[in-house]
Amino acid sequence: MRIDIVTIFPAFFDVLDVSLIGKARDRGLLDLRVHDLRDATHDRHRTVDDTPYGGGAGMVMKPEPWGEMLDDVLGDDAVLIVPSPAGERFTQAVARELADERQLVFACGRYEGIDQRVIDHYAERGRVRLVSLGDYVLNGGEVAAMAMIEAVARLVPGVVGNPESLVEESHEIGLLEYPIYTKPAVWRGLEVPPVLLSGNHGAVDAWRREQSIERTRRVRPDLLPDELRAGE
Ligand code: 6GU
Repeated sequence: MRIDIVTIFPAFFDVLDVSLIGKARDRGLLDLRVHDLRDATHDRHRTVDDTPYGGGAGMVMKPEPWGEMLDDVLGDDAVLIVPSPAGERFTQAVARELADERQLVFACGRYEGIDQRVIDHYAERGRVRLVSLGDYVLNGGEVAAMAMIEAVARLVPGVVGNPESLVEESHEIGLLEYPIYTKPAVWRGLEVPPVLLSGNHGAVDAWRREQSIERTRRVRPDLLPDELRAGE
């Protein structure tokens, strides 16, 4: 999979050299490229923003540098992703859809956002998705893009060593994950739930499922499947 990121802060993405994503890049599973939007400016100050038409607070990202950069970077079958608090909610289902694509291009806006015509222009020529991480405000799209890239990249075949570790996770089974434990069996007086030491795999599975349901009911009742809602 190819991932391109356009940003005025390329340094944000230096951390993609490390961890699982870094390894996937080294192994050729991910072709990840970061582009400095200011390289597509032509004035002495490398200007990327201007005041909003109609007035109001803050600055808006000018369309011309985006046009020049995206014309260069967007391949024929690319999906242009614009991180924005005004976008559709990013979920595991969206991550799965994006993991099947050949090229993702993340357009990271700063200030109040990008001139709407950039989005409209590329929506006429290809696929564009405005995507939000959740209902809170970040200073720009970079941190959101990073979260999305990590969620998508780990679904690309080969990136996560043991594919089985993908299937039981929170949001893949529709319930939150159950609590997990490792050695020692007692730590600071706190015991590991005895069923996990029993060697009875059926009992362990039943306990974990019950814990998942209980945890989901408590902290994310909105996720609870209908068949588990009885008794609410
Ligand atoms: Cl994708 N961008 C910004 N700037 N803020 C956000 C967001 C995205 N998702 C949640 N808050």
